This record gives sequence, structure tokens and C-alpha cells, in this order.
Amino acid sequence: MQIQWFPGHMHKARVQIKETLPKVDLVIEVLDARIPYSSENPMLAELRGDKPCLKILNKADLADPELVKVWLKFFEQQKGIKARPTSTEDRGSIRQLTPLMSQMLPEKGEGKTITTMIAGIPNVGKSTIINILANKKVAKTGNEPAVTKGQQRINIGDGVTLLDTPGVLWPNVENIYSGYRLATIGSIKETAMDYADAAFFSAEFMLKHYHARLVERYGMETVPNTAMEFIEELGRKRGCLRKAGIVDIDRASKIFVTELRAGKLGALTLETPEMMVLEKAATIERIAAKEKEKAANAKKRKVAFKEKNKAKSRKRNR
Ligand SMILES: Nc1nc2c(ncn2[C@@H]2O[C@H](COP(=O)(O)OP(=O)(O)OP(=O)(O)O)[C@@H](O)[C@H]2O)c(=O)[nH]1
Ligand SMILES: [Mg+2]
Repeated sequence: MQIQWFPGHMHKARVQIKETLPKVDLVIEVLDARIPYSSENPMLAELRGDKPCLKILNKADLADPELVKVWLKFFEQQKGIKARPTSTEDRGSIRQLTPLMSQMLPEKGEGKTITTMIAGIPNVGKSTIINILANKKVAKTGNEPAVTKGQQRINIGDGVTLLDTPGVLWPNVENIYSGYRLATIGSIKETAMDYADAAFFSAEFMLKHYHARLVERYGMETVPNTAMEFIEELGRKRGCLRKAGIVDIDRASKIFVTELRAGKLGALTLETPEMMVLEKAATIERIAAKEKEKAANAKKRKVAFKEKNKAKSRKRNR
């Protein structure tokens, strides 16, 4: 899994999706139920337009059941979208998707074929879902990027055909907080992330939403007030100490993130629809400010260039 996204990759994926979309009646977008917003692909919504979409909150076994409900409700309020939780722990939850696709397209009627495609960011479980739907191993699964070559048509029953496109998309990394959450669940290459950043960010969220689990897991006497206090206490409890009893923050952070990923802190979700709305607005503002700064710098450079040329011609005319 864990592909690094470069402009060339992104362009190629955009072209593939653009070419495939007109051939499909319905788009299946696989999300990670622990981070339904951060695991969305920002381009898919834009290219999909009004095409019906089935959002799958996969790995629901690892997510907070209450927050999964909140997210499902949130997505279903949007036009043309159905949302369902799925998990390999409950294969029935995946098999139920096929009849649901037929229900979503009643105009197709009896005997007609529905064509669909599955897209999503790396490691959300696309190949696993394709194999369960097809009831045979047609896609390679595991911690490897999807190496789908060419386009296969897979009949998954109930008149539904799956276009096996290389539907691997990039995550929502424009928002820095999404980056921390993607890093926390393991969707960002280890060499491209910092455990301490991910740990502090997630610890802060957990202190707000799941503080009892932190206290219990690490045998803390009281609830820490800040992420720093928590990481330091975890470090002391787990013997992550440098000389003179100073806590090794990096080691303590890595322990926390690794245990969180492995589900040792229980099933949890790291974001809510309210957070998403606020963060989206903040991201738009940040991008706009950056653009403004870029434009101002370009203007400054232009003025400086003109001044330089003027000075040159004055010198020449002297
Ligand atoms: N706990 C849990 N693990 C899952 C679930 N679905 C998939 N996985 C695991 O997640 C990992 C990635 O699954 P894949 O099906 O290979 O994911 P993918 O989206 O095809 O990944 P890429 O091909 O890299 O884009 C595998 O180790 C799966 O076993 C699930 O519902 N719950
Ligand atoms: Mg795959």
C-alpha cells in the first residue's frame, strides 16, 4: 500500500476516472470508517457530478459504532448518496451491497446490467471487497498497491458488473489535520510522517473523546490535561527514558500510535462531521491566503524587475 502521490500519478488517476465514469451507472467509494472525511478523495466528488454513489465505510470493526452511525446519516443527507458500514469481520455486510446497488437504480429494471466501479485511497480494503463481492480471488489484497493492469469486467451477480479499474486515489491531504489522522491509522508512508506529530494530534482528540481508555490502557492515576502530559506519562510508564529521566518523546509517540493502529485502545473514530465542516472552511482560508501571498510576491518580483530595467536604461542613457 502506501503510495506516494506525485502530480503525474494524480493526473493519470484523474484521466482514468474521467474515462471510466461515463461507462458506469454507479460509483462505489471505499472509505476508512475511522476517518471517513480524511480518506475521501477530493477529486472524485467533483468528477462524479450527479452520478449515484455508494459510500462504503469499511473496517467498521475498528471504528466507533456510534460515530459510524453519525457519519452514515451525514452522508445519506446528500443527494444521490447511500452509505453503508462494512467489515471483513461481517462478510454479510459486504454481500448485501449487490442487491442495494440494484435498489439504487430502479430505472434499470429487471434483466438489465448495472455497471459500477470501486475507487478509494490505498489500503482501505478495495481489493478485499471486490473479492468478497465476486466470491473469488480476482484482486490482489494485502499491504501492496493495487497492480491492476488493463480493465476487467467482473460479474458479481444480481445483474451487477464491476469494472475493475485501477481506482487507487490520493487522500485528502490538503488539510494538515487530515494528514495527521491518515498518518495515525497508517495510510502515510513511514518515511513521510512524524510519529510525534501524529501522536500529539491523536492524543489531543482522544483526551477529548476517549480519555477513559487512555487512563485505563496506560494505568494512569488521573486524566492528563494535555497531549504533552499524556505522552510524557506514557513514556515514564513504558520506560522510554533518556539520561537524567527525560522522556524520549519519539519512542513514546511510536508506542502510542502503534497501539492505536493495532486496536489496543478499542474501536475508535478520529473525526466527526462537525470537525470536517470547520476544517474544510479553515483549509479553504489557508489556501486562499497562500494564493494571495503568492500573487503579492509575484507582483513584488515584477515591480523589482521593472525597477532594475529602468535603472539599467538610465545608466545606458547617461
Ligand atoms: N480490520 C479490518 N481489516 C481490513 C478490512 N478490510 C480490509 N482489511 C485489511 O486492510 C488491508 C488492505 O486491504 P486491501 O483490500 O488490500 O486494500 P486496497 O484498498 O485494495 O489497497 P491498495 O490495493 O493498496 O489500494 C489488508 O491487510 C486487509 O486484510 C476490514 O473490514 N477490517
Ligand atoms: Mg488493492
